[in-house]
Amino acid sequence: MHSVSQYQEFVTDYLKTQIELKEPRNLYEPIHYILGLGGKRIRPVLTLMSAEIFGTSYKKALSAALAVEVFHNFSLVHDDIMDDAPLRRGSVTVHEKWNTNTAILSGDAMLILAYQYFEFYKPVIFRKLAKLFSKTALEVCEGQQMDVDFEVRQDVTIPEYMKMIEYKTAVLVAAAMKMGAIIAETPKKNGKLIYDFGLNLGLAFQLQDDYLDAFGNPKTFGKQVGGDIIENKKTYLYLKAIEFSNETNKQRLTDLFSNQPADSSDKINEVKEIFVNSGAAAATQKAIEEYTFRAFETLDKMSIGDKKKEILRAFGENLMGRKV
Ligand code: DMA
Ligand code: MG
Ligand code: MG
Ligand code: MG
Repeated sequence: MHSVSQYQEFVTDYLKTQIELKEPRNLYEPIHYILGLGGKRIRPVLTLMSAEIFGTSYKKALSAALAVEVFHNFSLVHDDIMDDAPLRRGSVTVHEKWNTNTAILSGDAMLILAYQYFEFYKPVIFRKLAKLFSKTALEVCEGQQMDVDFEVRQDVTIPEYMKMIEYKTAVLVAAAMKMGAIIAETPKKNGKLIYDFGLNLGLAFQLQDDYLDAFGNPKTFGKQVGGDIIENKKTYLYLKAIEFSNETNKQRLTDLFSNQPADSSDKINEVKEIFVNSGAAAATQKAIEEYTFRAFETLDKMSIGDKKKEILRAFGENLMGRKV
């Protein structure tokens, strides 16, 4: 016989061996995999950049930047399950490589890991970062929920779409930048302005992501081109095409976006043609420019030197000019 404390020890030791066996295979391997695929690291770069813009060393922002990147990758793993995506960053998606359950669990683990990186900050900064992070994470999940809800709705409006992309994408870009301001302990006004900059840039970025999902080059895109069309995503392209179409074309488009054909390539080609001919593709390009411009407008209000404004503007221009 053993004592209660010994039983506890057995349980604990057994648990440890099981976790050691299972962790690399079921939890951390997918995490290393998705983080190792790279990507553009836009969001963490913006955190570091923002910290330096507001007068502190990027080194102080490294932990927060990592939190942002790990969180972003969490949302990608879940996003690819939701969107039934076969490819991410030119490689097979986590749920396809392992399975959906593993992808959900390792994705969730990343959400928790991300939060832990904020512990490196002193309490006054930690509280602000943690509050912003929680708010942002909830909004991203809300945006993602709207995104899937819209797949089966036919009455989605442009303002609803804009709110959806604000939540699922723009708030994280904005928060990534605001974190730099928080870490630099710059006046609140700067944090608000850099948030607005990131929000508008994030909106332009997602509009462009949606555009490239239809019109990107399959050889360099890294994701499945036409995935949004297959999944009946109510993007700006789709909503504008509906707006610009006559009754016959509107009906055709609605029919195309109401079901899942066995062979999707005909659907993709037909829809892309409608996007171009209706003027929706051009309207989307115009909206991308408009939101990029709005982001740059917020720079004018910022009391940072012209050189720093130029750095942010160049980053934005480079990002929005990204070719596929
Ligand atoms: C992305 O939307 C949003 C999040 C929160 C990952 P998306 O499905 O268009 O992204 P992607 O094109 O990268 O799959
Ligand atoms: Mg997706
Ligand atoms: Mg998605
Ligand atoms: Mg996309």
